[in-house]
Order: sequence, then structure tokens, then C-alpha cells
Amino acid sequence: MKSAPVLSLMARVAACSAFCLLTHCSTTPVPAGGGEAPAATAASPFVNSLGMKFVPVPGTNILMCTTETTEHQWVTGGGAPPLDSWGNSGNQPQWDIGWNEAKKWCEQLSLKEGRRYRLPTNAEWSAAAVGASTPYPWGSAWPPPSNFANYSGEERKIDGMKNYLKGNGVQKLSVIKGFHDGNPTRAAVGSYPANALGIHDLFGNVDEWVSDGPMTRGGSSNSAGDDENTGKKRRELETYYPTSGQSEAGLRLVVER
Ligand SMILES: [Ca+2]
Ligand SMILES: [Ca+2]
Repeated sequence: MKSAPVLSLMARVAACSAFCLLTHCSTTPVPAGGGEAPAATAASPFVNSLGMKFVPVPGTNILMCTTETTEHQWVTGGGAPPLDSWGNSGNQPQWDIGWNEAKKWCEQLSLKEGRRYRLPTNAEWSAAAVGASTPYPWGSAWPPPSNFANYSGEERKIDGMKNYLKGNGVQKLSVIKGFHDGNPTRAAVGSYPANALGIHDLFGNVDEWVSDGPMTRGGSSNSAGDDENTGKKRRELETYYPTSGQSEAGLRLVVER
């Protein structure tokens, strides 16, 4: 009595599998050694060959890397070594890279792993900045809470940066009064708390290229949000203010599911 429905179900499954093999599955190439990124959660990220961890971003079809691309990952992935006069550990974010250079690097990694890596779209970046519905990503208060992110804080008032702070022969840098984060330049990625999705440094550290065009999101360790020259007071620290491409830009990867 009960075997007929079971057999019927098995027959349907077999027929469906055969149809799949004859149509979609048999004609969809699966790149060697890779393919589409597997399912991942914030607690169990997808980890790629460079040790990058990727977590889902609700409302999108991508997994986003929980950190900016580091210098070590950039070089291991075939990028040119960084030209950096500041001491670094290799775990600081790669920076001073162009938009086309960043996109090319993503394509190289895609070919190597057989997955679809790329820069996030502007909308995907916004989706990853969850909870940021307030004027600033930390809320509405000014200044930001210390150690929220690596911006241009009072930790830059050190001997080595005097000429920059005074604008002696170089572009004058501003700092956020009353804000401290402990890092006068780039910090090792993941040095500051992750957001609700498990993603670090979306705001601050290095600007991040998006794929829509040569523009960046999130601000950097140079961001003080009080550019007297342009009148864009605090705008670069606003939640949805995209900055134009800057020389200190870095990148953050996404992988398509
Ligand atoms: Ca800082
Ligand atoms: Ca960043």
C-alpha cells in the first residue's frame, strides 16, 4: 500500500535528475579546482586559497570578505609588492592601487580559483554596512566613539607627523578632536570590532573601491571629516557618502554564490 507513492517519488527524482543532466548540468562548465562558492554563514565563513574569510550579505547573491585585502594576500595573489615607507607586517591593507589594477587582480584570482571574485557594487557595499541608518555609521553623536574605526584621530599628534599636521610642504592633514584609535596610519586588518555581519573595517583604515565606477566607500585613516577646503564638513564620514577615487584606496573582495 505504501510502496507505490515511494516508487512514484523515486521515479520523479530519477526523471528530474536525467533531465538536469541532459540540459543544465551537462552544459554548465565547472572550473577545475573551484566552482561556485559554497554556502557560508557568519559563524562558518567560506575560506579561499589566500585565507580570506567570506560571509553572506543579506539581500545580495555575494559573500563578502570580512577584511580588506592585505599586502601579503595582494602579493601572494600576483599583485606588485607595495611601495611603503611605513613599517608593516604584511597584515596591513594593500593600498595606493588603481581601480583598473584592483579589478585585474580580482580577475586573476578568479581564474586561479575558478570562482567569480570581484569588487563589490556600491549597493552591495551599502548592504554590508548593516545598521548604518544613522547619519554616521556609529550613530549621530560627534566625535565618533574612540576605537570605533581607524580614522584620523588625535593619535596622529606625534613627532613623525608634525609636518603633515602643519602642512609644511605637504598636504595638511586634519584630525578628529576628541577621537582616538591608536593607529596613526594603516592598522592590521581586523584590528577594530566587526559589524553585525562579522565584517571589519568597512569604515576607516583604507578606502575601498567599488565596481560601479572609480569611486570609493568608507573613508580611511586619513579621514577626519572636516575638510575646510571643500566645505564637506564631516561628509566623508557619513554613512552613504561615496568618496572619489583616492591614491590611498585599497580593496575588499566579494565572491558570487
Ligand atoms: Ca587612526
Ligand atoms: Ca575600509
